[in-house]
Amino acid sequence: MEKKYTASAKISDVSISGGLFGRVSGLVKEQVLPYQWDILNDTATNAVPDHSIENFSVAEGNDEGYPSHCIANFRIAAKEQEGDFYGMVFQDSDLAKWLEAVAYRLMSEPDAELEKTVDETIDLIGRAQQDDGYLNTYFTIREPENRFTNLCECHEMYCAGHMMEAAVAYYKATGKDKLLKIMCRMADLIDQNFGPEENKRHGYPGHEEIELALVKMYEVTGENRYLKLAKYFIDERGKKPYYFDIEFEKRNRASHFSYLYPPYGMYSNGPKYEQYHLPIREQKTFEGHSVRCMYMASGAVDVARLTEDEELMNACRGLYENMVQRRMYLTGGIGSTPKAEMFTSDYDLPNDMVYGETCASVGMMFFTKRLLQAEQKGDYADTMERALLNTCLAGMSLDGKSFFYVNPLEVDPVISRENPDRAHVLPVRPAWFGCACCPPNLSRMITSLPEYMYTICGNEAYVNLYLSNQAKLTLENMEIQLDVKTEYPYEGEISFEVKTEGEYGICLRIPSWSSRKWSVAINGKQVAGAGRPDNTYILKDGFLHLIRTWKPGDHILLELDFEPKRIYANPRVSKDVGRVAIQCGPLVYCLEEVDNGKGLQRIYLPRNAKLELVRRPDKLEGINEIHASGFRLKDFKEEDVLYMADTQWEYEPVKLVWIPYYAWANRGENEMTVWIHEK
Ligand code: FUB
Ligand code: ZN
Repeated sequence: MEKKYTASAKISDVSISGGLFGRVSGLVKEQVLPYQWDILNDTATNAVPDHSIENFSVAEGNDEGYPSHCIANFRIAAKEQEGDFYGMVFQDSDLAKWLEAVAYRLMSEPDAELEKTVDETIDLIGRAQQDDGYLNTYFTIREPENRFTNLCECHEMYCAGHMMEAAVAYYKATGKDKLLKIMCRMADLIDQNFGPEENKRHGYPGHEEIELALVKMYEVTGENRYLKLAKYFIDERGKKPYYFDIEFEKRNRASHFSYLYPPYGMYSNGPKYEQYHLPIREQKTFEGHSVRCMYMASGAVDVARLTEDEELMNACRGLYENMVQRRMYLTGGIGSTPKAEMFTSDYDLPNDMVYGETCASVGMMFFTKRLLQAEQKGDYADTMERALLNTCLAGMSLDGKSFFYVNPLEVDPVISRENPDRAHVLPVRPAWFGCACCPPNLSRMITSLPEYMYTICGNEAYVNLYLSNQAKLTLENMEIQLDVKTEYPYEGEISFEVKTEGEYGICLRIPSWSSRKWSVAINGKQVAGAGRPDNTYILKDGFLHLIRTWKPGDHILLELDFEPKRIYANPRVSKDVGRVAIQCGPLVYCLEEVDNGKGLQRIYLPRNAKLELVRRPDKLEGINEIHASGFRLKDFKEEDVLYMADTQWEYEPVKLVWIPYYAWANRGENEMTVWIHEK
């Protein structure tokens, strides 16, 4: 891997304006972040779900997630409040993610009052830190004598990693280094305890996260020890004898999560669950817990890029390919089973038993962003966009007040309520969770979207995601400005106004779904397009390289294929055999009962039915619908009969109405499906 200048766009330099993400970013800033702050402080009044959620078991944990007790835990650890620790062992990470999200928000829009709140919170975190630098409210309050004895289950490094990410973000946002110093002390303590030296423990985290965080700490402080430690954790995972076996015996088989995974908690899920079954370099498939996999791979790509480790990078490429070609839902969801939130086997993608955790798709964005930094391949951005516009966006209601943890592709509320195996598949979003990892993960991803939108490589700006924005991009030798206008993902035209004179490259992603129909014009003259042998510019790895001497006022128009498309799954995906899904541009569509009546699994789409795209600015905050004429299989004539030797099937015509998948479950409890039968 050749070392070159690469970077992401700076959050402060990109202003997202209008369109879908103007709305979503505004919602996160105005609604979601204040709401999450109230949750962390146990002052939210609407945190007890107001939907019919009491009829369902929450996806994780055993309550509605109220109170959170997160800030209270810090106060108790700081000896400023009486009481006991409450919440998940990784409850601290909820605050860390919120702080990180707020730091990104402050980068794009200063807010003195919000900054004051953050500063006071950082002071509290400082007071909860122990004299030797240790920071973790669970162990400080409950088990101070057992620090670092149950890495497999207890998330100390995960929480530390999240707080390191927050510290780096806040330092970058404000120049204030108090939290950074706090986290350097914690990183130093971990470094003193873990590493290859004889006198240190030869362990690694049970939930990856700190690896990528240590890389961020290295990048901002220049402290090489942090990069070395990240590399150590990456290389140590999977070595035999397994550290988690040794640690397990040493703590006399005590378990933190035996109630969740009997008898020995997470340890009983086996080595694949935490990806220590093999050294990462030898792993060919993502195994085990899907969020862990994404964080592991993100850290590994970072380390591979910074240390020019081609072998490690190759392993990451292989893992990516396996996931995208065999283990990912059409919606960019991953994790096929609720049992320990895991990957299962190739092509096992059940639509109704799915897990598809929001955090896993957010993690997929972390992974693909890093892959794009290491090598600029459009396929990575296609996957990033698939995860973002479908599963990640579905993770939050249109009003920003409720969230999905699990993202199914098929739901029947009655079955979810009555069948314990589907209890995790909720038909409405809860207001919060006992295990609240997803909502603040969404917040930090959405407030940092500019980092995903552009990758800078030398003097080329790669445009990964298309949304309306004004961007200032720092290339290797110059700074450029672009003004992007589009209604994407509801229209396929994207217009760029170039603001800066000079010779540089603007590299436009040509999504794979549009590879057969696209065109690019500069100043009204077509310069490239699908199937044109005389393209003036090179199309390589999914990016069209517009490298030339630009003048202010130059205009680029990219037109992508916006015909609604029928999508079919590889027949090895047994659950999708004979079925079809609809995609238009990057958006996957679904049918909901509210538009199509009950019995979505009895609906058929004729192979030749015309798909009509209909603009609906008035519906669900502005969407496109897709309409078609289809059929619904009628019940047996005698409704009380379950089986019949012979019958005459009868069908009734139905007008089918699809909406974007991300917008489902915003109109009350109802059936939903992405895949339907084709006739
Ligand atoms: O373990 C921490 C987080 O909680 C994981 O990433 C999620 O899957 C949830 O289990
Ligand atoms: Zn989550």
